[in-house]
Order: sequence, then structure tokens, then C-alpha cells
Amino acid sequence: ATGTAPDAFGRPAQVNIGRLPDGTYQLVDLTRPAAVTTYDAAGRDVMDFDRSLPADARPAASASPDFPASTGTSGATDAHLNAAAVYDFYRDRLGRDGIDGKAGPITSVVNVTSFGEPLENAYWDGEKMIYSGGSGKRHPFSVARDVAGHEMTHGVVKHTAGLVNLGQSGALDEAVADYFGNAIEVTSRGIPMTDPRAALLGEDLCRTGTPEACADRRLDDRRTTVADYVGAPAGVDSGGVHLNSTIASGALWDIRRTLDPLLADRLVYRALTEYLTPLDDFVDARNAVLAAGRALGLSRAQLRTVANAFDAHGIKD
Ligand code: ASN
Ligand code: ZN
Repeated sequence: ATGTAPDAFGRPAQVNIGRLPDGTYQLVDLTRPAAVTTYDAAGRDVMDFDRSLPADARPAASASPDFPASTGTSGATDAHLNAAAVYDFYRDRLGRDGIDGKAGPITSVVNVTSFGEPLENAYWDGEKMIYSGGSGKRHPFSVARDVAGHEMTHGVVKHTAGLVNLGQSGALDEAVADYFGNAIEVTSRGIPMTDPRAALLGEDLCRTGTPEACADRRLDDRRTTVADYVGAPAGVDSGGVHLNSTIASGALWDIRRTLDPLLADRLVYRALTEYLTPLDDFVDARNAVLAAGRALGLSRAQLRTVANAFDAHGIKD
């Protein structure tokens, strides 16, 4: 069935929904091979939803196909629409059938808290996406399509290269998640690569301030190289996975800006699915992307462009 639901800004949106035998409706989209389901934690603690859903969890529901305002303010509508948009990108552009490639379920939980406050983050818990609700400073995290793409890509990585979330392999995991998060946002929303916001991650989440100040990371900072690598201990950000990711994502984004974006997406995806392995480091990633480029029949000049991008970030064989 289809219904309407306000998004986080109160704008009406069309949503694919499911109808239960008792005549009520849920945010369950069965129009794709993979079921897209969205739960509203309604401010419950994140630990109730981490990895396994509580026994009483139900997808966001409504008595009528026109969902109430709370479906929007919690971020549920945006999570539902963004999960479908990310699915469509992977299917239409890369021929992938969902997170696991086999039409497995795509599940989001919105509006979780931590110690009584909005979580102020989003993450992939190994099975599904979990998003903070809104706070005084920020909109619900599911509003940002690049963030939704980032978190869902962690699921794709889990089912492909299996990059281990520690040190350089973990920074590569974050880099690939940021690359596709931004690639999905700009492609599905028609944002040109030359738009300064294209390279920013999470730039739309702040209630005030500039996109640059709001963004968690930027992928177009040419100055970030292996010379900036932060050797964090394992207990700090899993060995600096978010502190060092832009060294690698910067190289990948350079490739997307200088090569054709579609070719770059196919290249990074080929490296992820066929060449990268769980403990790979930045140099392994360079070699994986170049190997993927040869397999895709890139010209010598195109392969040089790829090598130059890694060189510019100090990732050299
Ligand atoms: N947003 C972050 C991520 O998915 C959450 C985290 O893991 N610290 O990388
Ligand atoms: Zn991440």
C-alpha cells in the first residue's frame, strides 16, 4: 500500500507501507525484493535496540495510511525513504540486491537515546541502521542521505570485503562508507560534483551554522595524507578509524572527481567486492583499486589518474 507521512521538516511525503490484518499500517516497504522496515524507538535507550530488537518492538505504525506528525519528527519517514534510495542506488548503479546482495531485510531504528539524551550519532550495529532523534543542535540523523548511505554501506562491507573495524582496515571501512554515502547523496539528489557540499558528510544535520562547520568529515581535503596518520591506541576510536579515514576517502573522492563518477563508483565497488580482504591497509587498497581498474579495462591514462590520486594522499606502493 502507499500512504503519506510528514518528513522531519513537516513536509508531506509518499511512503510505501504495509497493512496489517487489524487494519492498521506500518512503515514496511515491500515494493522491492528486499523488505525495508523502519522502527521508531520513541526515545527509548539505544541499548534496547543494539544488535537485537526488543520483544515488543513494532515498526512505526499508524491507524490510517496518513501517518501522524510524530512519524516525521522522530526521523522515521526520512529513514524509510533514505533506506529505499540507498537500495535503489546499489541496485540500479551497481547491480547489487541490497545489503547482503541477496535481498535480505533492510532495517532502521530511529529516535534512540543514550543516558536520557539523544544519541547524537548514527551507526550500523552489525545488522541494521540506528539513528539519533533530533536534539537542540541537530535534526534526526536519518535526515541526511549521506549518513544513511554511510551506515548501510557498513552493511555492504560486512558482506563483501569484511574489513575489520580496527586501525587501517577500519579506516578503510569508514572511507568506503563515506565514499558511497556521498556518492549516493549526490547521485540520487542530482548534486554536481563541483558543488562544495558534495564532498561533505552529514553537512545537513545542524539546525544552525554553515554546511562546512556542520559536516563530520570532508573528502576533498587534498592536504590529508599518510603524514597526518594518527596512531591512536585500539581503545581510542578503534585505533583512529574516523581520525584517519579521510586519507583513503580523499584519494577515492579525487578519483570520483577526476574520472567519470559512474566509472569511479564501479571501480571502488569492484575493489570492495573482489579484491579487498579483511585486514587490508591503505597500500592494499591502492593495489585493489588498480587491480579492479585493470579488470574493468581502464586505459593507461585512467590507471595513471587512479595512481595519482593515491600518490597525492601519500599512499604509495
Ligand atoms: N557514525 C559513526 C559511523 O558509522 C558511528 C561510529 O561508529 N562512531 O562510523
Ligand atoms: Zn562509519
